[in-house]
Amino acid sequence: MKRWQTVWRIVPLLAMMTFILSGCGIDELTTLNPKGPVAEKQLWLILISLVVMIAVFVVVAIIYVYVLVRFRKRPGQTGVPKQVEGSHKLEIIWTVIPFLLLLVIAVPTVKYTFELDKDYSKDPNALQVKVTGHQFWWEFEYMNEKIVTAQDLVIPTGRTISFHLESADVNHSFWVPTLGGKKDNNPGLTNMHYLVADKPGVYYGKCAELCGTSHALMDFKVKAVTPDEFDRWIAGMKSPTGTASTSALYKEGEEVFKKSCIGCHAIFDTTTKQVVGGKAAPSLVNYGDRFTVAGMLFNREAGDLKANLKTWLVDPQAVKPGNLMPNPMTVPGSKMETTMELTEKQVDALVEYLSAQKSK
Ligand code: HEC
Ligand SMILES: [Cu+2]
Repeated sequence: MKRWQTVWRIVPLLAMMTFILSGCGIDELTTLNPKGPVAEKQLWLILISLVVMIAVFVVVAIIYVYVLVRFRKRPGQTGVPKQVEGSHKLEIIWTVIPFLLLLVIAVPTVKYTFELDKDYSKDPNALQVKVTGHQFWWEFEYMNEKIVTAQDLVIPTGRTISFHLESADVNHSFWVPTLGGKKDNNPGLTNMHYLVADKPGVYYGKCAELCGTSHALMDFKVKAVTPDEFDRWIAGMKSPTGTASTSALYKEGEEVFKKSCIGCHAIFDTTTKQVVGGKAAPSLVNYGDRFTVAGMLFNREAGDLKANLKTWLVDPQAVKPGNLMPNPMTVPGSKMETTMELTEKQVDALVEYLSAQKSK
């Protein structure tokens, strides 16, 4: 086979690799597009290691090719070539250069390793958030504000967020690639972690530790807002008003919720003016303000929230297989049984009731 034919054989392989690797470039889940100081420092470490490694590779490859060509066996050459042993000069060079290169990598790495592991749990300016991983959802407790929410983490820009990472069941891992590296949520432990977001925006988060059937769907979103907007959000969560609608559908939804759902989910009771309900499932206080359902269905436009809620309530297992919520209705062929046997009208009533839970 001619040489050029061999080269052409590799081209499709290279093209395929380009496509596969460019799949890693999704803007929302990349470490190469940092949105805060923690992620910036980590990207800098990645780049400095990469530059040093590429430089070493290039230099070694050039010397290797040069030696192959320069000292190849020439036509007519017989006998063993002249043997060379030991060279102080060369040995010193190839010991000192790698040592210096390792220093270039080691100094910032060690410095940032300590810096990025700082514990802000006692810092009065930091926002303290306890993050509990559950199969397959995230619980966020604002420790000083005494607020609990799930899936959507709202944070102020420019402020250090001090995370207390815990787990209610198995190992999970809390990861917001554009804000910084991941850290594990282990049962029985509290791992400290911190992140900062520079600009307002929605940043995608993922569970990064295989934790069960729907691990890959254990998403959450971080919404960074200006400090003013954050204060308004906190105030709204502290005294939820719930648009206590008087429509018959809303009333029916409230009744069904109090009968079938409140054992697991917390909600704001407009009569007693208190947050009531269980803690086994995501708190649904001010659910109408949420920008996702279950951390993965986006409520982007008017009407999305109701549509997403209905999708979830008709068949939660279709959205997140293996999740621990019982089916509200009978779903033919579902592995999860229904304990509620709700009718479609009752589900519509629940959608009406939950989507009206807003702080303003
Ligand atoms: C046995 C406990 C249990 C009961 C009863 C229950 N749920 Fe759930 N629910 C869960 C769990 C667990 C999740 C989290 C699923 C996940 O994301 O993995 C959930 C998730 C949800 C979500 C999505 C939450 C979010 O953060 O976006 C909604 C909405 C919801 N449930 C509504 C209801 C309604 C309405 C009822 C009553 C008809 C109900 N649930 C009954 C356990 C329960
Ligand atoms: Cu997980």
